[in-house]
Amino acid sequence: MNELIETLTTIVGKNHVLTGMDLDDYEQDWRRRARGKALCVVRPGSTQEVALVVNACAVVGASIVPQGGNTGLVGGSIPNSSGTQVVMSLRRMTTVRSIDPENMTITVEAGCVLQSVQEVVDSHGFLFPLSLGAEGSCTIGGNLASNAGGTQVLRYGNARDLCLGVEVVTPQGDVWDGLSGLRKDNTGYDLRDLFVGSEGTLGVITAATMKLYPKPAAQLTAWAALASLEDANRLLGLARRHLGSCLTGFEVMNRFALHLVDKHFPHLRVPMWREHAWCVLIEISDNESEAHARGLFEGLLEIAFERGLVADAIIAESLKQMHDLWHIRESITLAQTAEGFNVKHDISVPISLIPEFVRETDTALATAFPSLRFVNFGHMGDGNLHYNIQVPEGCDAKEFVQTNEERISTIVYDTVSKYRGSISAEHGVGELKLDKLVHYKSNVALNLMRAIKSAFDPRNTLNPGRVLKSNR
Ligand code: FAD
Ligand code: 2HG
Ligand code: ZN
Repeated sequence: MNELIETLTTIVGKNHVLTGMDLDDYEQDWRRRARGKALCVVRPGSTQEVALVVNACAVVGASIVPQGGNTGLVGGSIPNSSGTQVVMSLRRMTTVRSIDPENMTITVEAGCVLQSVQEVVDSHGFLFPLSLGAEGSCTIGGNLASNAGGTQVLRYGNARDLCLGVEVVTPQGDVWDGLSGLRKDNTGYDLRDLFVGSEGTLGVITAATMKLYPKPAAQLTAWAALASLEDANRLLGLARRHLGSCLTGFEVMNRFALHLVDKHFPHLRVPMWREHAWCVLIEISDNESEAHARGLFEGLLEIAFERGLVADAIIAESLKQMHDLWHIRESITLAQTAEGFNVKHDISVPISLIPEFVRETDTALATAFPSLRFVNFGHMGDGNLHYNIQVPEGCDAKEFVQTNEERISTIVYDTVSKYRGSISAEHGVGELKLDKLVHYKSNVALNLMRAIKSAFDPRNTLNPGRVLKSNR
């Protein structure tokens, strides 16, 4: 293995092969649930270097864990505990290769941080609509590898929908230049779509061509309080009809989720949470003007009040207030972390069934574990809830999670399955949901996935044991 480290040093330079020192940033997952041990961390600076590194590892049969911002929530971006895996960090690959205003595309390297891509695109007068709480540190490569969703999927789709092409280094060390920028290409199987969402198990994404959108003339945000999820569902339907394609986001948050934000970040001044069971954050983008957007929102809220769907509401008066409201929503994950160990379920069910699903799951869990605290929030417009659990107050959170997580998650996922939903809507499978996938996905689907994995990576060297179980 020392020979491999020497070879990697020759390829990327000694400053970019990290060993022996504190590798916390690369070996510890964001949730601090798992920690691995890497043989080394290698930081290539170009596609050519990625290819040479993959080749060198293939020669000695060493496995590679591709890594971007390491913000993944399912334990798929860190090495296992063997001390034999090479973590390949793409964070040095940050070149914006080109912007094509007429084709409305941008081609960026995989290590570009999402927020920096949004900013570059903005400075060219366009919008790059992928938007999520970790945007200050996650990378485009990681977003594509996990097919990230976020808060504007309702209008613009997830990372897959925004991607027109990828450049990938295969497990054999070949470079596939699929950076076409084409909107139509039916020349057989869609390889791009296989790499997107493959969580580093089929190839290393080194660059991508992404879609751009015209910048809207105005964006406005409203915060509304509601009595029930049924009302949230009706309001969503009303908003879709009233706002049409101007509706870009519809996020729901339960009282306890907002209570945690209020408790841990009191300076954020969470509105309306004390008196109401649910709050929603609605965002519209308007191609005419702010006055037009405001008129649309006022019209929507007037009907909603008349029908008794909304108990209270505000429309942000300034850009600052709009950012503040979004900041509250994006702080729920951090507030949960501050409260202590928790159990996450990133699930989706048909939108129409969300209220029934939540009622049934809440009841089943409360019967089995009387003092659980429910943190329920997420992308209602996509049918995607973060149905998370905070342990009963006063108990040893780590111990409670270790003892009961399996039973809690089984109750949630069995209900998801009954409602024909998904056990991973946007965060992926990683290591966290390996066993669950085998249980909830059909054998036919799993066998097709295994066949794809062994066709692409017959020696099982790319992120082995993630998404699909392996004996490596
Ligand atoms: P990493 O965590 O480094 O990696 C994720 C996976 O992709 C791993 O399996 C890794 O091996 C693989 N990978 C990374 N880079 C490459 C590459 N170049 N080639 C091949 N494989 C690669 N997710 C959502 O979908 N929606 C949200 O709203 C959302 N909000 C979040 C909020 C917070 C506060 C946090 C911490 C996470 C959130 N996430 C969300 C989860 C996470 O999926 C995203 O943050 C992001 O897509 C991961 O990007 P990353 O660069 O950090 O990838
Ligand atoms: C979000 O929507 C993220 O904020 C994180 O997907 C969800 O913390 C979570 O469970
Ligand atoms: Zn989310």
